[in-house]
Amino acid sequence: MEQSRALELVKPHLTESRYTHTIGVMETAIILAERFGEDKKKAEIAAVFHDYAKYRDKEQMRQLVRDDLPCKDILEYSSELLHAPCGAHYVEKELDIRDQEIIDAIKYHTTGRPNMSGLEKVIFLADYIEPNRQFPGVDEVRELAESNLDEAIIQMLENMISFLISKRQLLYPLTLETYNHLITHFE
Ligand code: DGI
Ligand code: FE
Ligand code: FE
Ligand code: FE
Repeated sequence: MEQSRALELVKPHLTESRYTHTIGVMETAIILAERFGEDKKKAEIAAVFHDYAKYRDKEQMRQLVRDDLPCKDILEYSSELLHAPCGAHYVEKELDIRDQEIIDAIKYHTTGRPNMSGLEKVIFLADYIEPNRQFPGVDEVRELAESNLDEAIIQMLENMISFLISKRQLLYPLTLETYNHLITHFE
């Protein structure tokens, strides 16, 4: 799919600022894919559609998870987690995007998972470091992303998990498993 066509398809689903974020993720993902030897075209498409379901009705997404998706445990955690697996499902059904690597990159862009593919890592990281983001500690992650994908993601997860703890938010086990896996497996 052409980049212009992909952007045209996602735009009506997003707010203005979320569309700006999406462009940032797309540009960052292409740079990271180039840097770390991943498929730039897949990175572009996964990035464009990663937040496709960000503004879908939460109750409809809960129902989709209950009835059709394997990740039932997500229902007990923050409703902010729903848009990743539900977005992957909608992109497949509504836009006929069948590439499993792209679908998985969308599905796991919020939590990561153990044993992520290179493309999944690129999207997970690009979502966090794209130029419009201003999280505390993001510059350190941007610096690490210049040279080491896993180190950057470990630092990003440390920031995310500390932030969630500071807000006394439930930690979704898969987010922790992603962290545990990376600190024991990275080169
Ligand atoms: O959709 P974005 O805002 O671009 O970013 P995202 O999809 O990475 O994250 C959405 C939200 O998910 C963000 O506020 C942090 C939250 N999140 C990620 N992992 C966990 C989590 N929230 C909880 N409660 N627990 C988690 O493990
Ligand atoms: Fe998201
Ligand atoms: Fe993210
Ligand atoms: Fe995002």
